[in-house]
Amino acid sequence: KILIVGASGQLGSVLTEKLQDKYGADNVIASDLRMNPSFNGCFEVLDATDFEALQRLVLKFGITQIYHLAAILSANGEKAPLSTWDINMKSLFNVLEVSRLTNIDRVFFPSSIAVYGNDAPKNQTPQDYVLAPSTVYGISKVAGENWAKYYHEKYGLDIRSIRYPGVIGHQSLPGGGTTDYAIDIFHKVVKNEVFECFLEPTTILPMAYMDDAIRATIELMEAPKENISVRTSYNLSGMSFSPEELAKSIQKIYPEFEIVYQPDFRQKIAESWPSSIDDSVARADWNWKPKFDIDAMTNVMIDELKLKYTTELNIN
Ligand code: VAH
Repeated sequence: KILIVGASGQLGSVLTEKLQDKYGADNVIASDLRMNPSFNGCFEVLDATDFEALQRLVLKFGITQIYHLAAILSANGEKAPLSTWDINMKSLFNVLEVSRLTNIDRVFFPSSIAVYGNDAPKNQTPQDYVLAPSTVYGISKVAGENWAKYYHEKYGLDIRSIRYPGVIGHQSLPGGGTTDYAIDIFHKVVKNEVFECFLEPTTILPMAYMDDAIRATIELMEAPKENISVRTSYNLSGMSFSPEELAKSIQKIYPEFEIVYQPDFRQKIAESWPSSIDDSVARADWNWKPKFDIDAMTNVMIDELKLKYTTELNIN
């Protein structure tokens, strides 16, 4: 039985559906802070910072795997540093402790390329490099990676992790991340609106299309234990692009699409991150290989969002 913590989030919502398809809806328990009325399947309200509530849920359903997808992301995190630290760490400690105490078979913990700071090589940032994060979110992920490794080494907990790049999907609205411009842009395109980009045109960031990020997560979790050589977190990336490169990809379909640049506080966060990631260890250990490049992503994002907005228009 699989529990997803943060099942209403950007990654959690898509991962939940994929896990239901793969393992059957009654083997997947979705949970988040608030009820999700439109959810098909088993959904439990859970505040992941509440240890007893998490432990009760795990025992009630006989959970054997936990995907911990609840966290405050980079941009939102900078607006409330101490509560971001509290939420991100308390929820992780609960997942680690409940997993240890109830003999959970496998845990997934998401990290991020936000663990890297200004001193790291910008291109092909290596798997093992000094982690000097500049955001509270990044600091919480570096701490989280070290705690995950600690629980693996001290208690034998089989916890696995991926340093996600910016993840671009059509299923949810931007959730307070610095890479979310690359989601919002597609909503503006299909609504024929000018897009105001909060990053500079030339700021290149590592990204992955949602389907690739979710497939990577499941492939990592299904890999044989002996293949896992990294117990902090695996570097992973699908592609790298800048806002202007994304706009060019979109203009192949919408030549009249217009983008204006209004960099804000998120520019500084983006500049502290790598432009591209060396994910050769993930490729070697568990055969990671991305399938979506920028044009493939653009095509599917536009098709899916056109469908979403036309259906919504017809319904209203
Ligand atoms: C964020 N989407 O922007 C997340 C992610 C690498 C970016 O961590 O905070």
